[in-house]
Amino acid sequence: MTEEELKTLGIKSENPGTSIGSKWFTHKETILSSSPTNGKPIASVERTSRTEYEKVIKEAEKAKLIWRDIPAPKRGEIIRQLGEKLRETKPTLGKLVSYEMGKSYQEGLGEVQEMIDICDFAVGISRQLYGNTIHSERPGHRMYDQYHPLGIVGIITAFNFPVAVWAWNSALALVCGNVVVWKPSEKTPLCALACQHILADILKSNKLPEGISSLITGDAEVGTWLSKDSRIPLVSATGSTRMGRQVATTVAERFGKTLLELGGNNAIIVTPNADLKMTIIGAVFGAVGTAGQRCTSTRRLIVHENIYDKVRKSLVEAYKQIKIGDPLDTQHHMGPLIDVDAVQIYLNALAKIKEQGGKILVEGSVLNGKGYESGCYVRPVIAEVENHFDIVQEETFAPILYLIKYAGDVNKAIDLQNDVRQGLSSAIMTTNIREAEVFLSQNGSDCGIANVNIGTSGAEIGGAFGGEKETGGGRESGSDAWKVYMRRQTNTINYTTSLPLAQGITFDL
Ligand code: UN1
Repeated sequence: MTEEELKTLGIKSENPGTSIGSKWFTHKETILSSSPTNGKPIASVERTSRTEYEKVIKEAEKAKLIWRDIPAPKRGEIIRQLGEKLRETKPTLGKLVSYEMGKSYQEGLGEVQEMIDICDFAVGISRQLYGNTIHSERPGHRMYDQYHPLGIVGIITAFNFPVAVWAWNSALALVCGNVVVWKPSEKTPLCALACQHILADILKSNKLPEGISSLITGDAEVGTWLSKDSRIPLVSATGSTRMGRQVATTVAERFGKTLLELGGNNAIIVTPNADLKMTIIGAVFGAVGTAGQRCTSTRRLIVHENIYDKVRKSLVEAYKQIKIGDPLDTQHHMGPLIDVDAVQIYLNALAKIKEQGGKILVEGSVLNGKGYESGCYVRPVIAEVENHFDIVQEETFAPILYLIKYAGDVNKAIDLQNDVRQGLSSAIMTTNIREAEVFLSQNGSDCGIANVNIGTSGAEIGGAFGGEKETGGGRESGSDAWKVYMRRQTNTINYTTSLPLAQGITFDL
């Protein structure tokens, strides 16, 4: 990625890291963002200081009073403009996502497309913030419920989807009448800068208060400021279960709300009735896409014993075709892991698989030599394991696919699939309607996402996104997920001259 291209996204070699709209603050402490594709530094970003943080929240508090009075469809118009701008910026922003985070260029473009899609969706939602009307039990009374903005929404995002998850949250939070303060992962601050520049320009050209969208940068400590801050009624956090637990308990202590989208341990069940060609493509993309660093990545393949050998053979063959290298070169299927720490986590997991009795079918290793200088490129792994192994119960953010055999009917596979602490995404490959319906029933998958004949990753924005158990219970993106960004109010109006009490209670003076 060239300096010229970065400049079009508002990124210089040294950048301030705190902004209230298009006002940027500068001070000394910086984060250096390097590309995992080649190990080269891209640019630095300054960390947010506590004083800057206070300024950000003060401005956000002022801006929220103005923004919430703007009619929702007019707020939608701003998000429409954001979607338009993202359409124009898609090639370069997609490239930056790929360059700073390491996912393939195709997936970088796909991520920007998710932003555009959620903008379109949010524009529609801005005219559909519906409540119910309710028939009162009392004569001459009318009841309804309505939704009001919460105020400031804090957004904490992870490195793996450095732009889309911000857009899911911001587009909805903003049309709902909230202002947003974003703390992106310190591993991908430049993607955040680029997004903030785009939105800030739109706010400015529409003469709206800068405090509607702010950016703060730094590590977990900066995230804690948001969690502890009772001026922030909702903190939406995406990342590890460990991070989510901290955010959840800190925010709960002050009775704030959280929207948590945490780890997954996603499985595909492959029954004897599966279409095997689709299964292999779905499983391989699910396991190696984004180098196994999606929260929806396929981690476990639960395969019926009758077709197990066939599936295993086809998978091993398919893994031989995977080309690993610079993600901006579209010939490659898989790019690097985010950094060398992630490589270490991958290596530790491989050691644990062996220790705990797993059998490696496709060996892993760290690649070196020309094109792999960053030290972040690894080979994707397939291991035969048992579901109860400690390492299988954990989410390892790396391209490691576990093969697990099951015998008996589909319920046996569902038990295995559900027997983990996480509950994000799940899938079944079957052409048998009975198996599919059992999987989707109350006795089936316990995940927030359950798919038939598609893989675990790559959800569309139109559905609510999130999961159960240690995944945190939150729902972002489509369907009625917008409701979490609003406070709900029940209204009862009496248009008579008497005051009847509910439940038939009489009270006379
Ligand atoms: C994430 O990994 O945090 O379903 C989000 C998917 C993408 C979003 C993943 N649409 O894989």
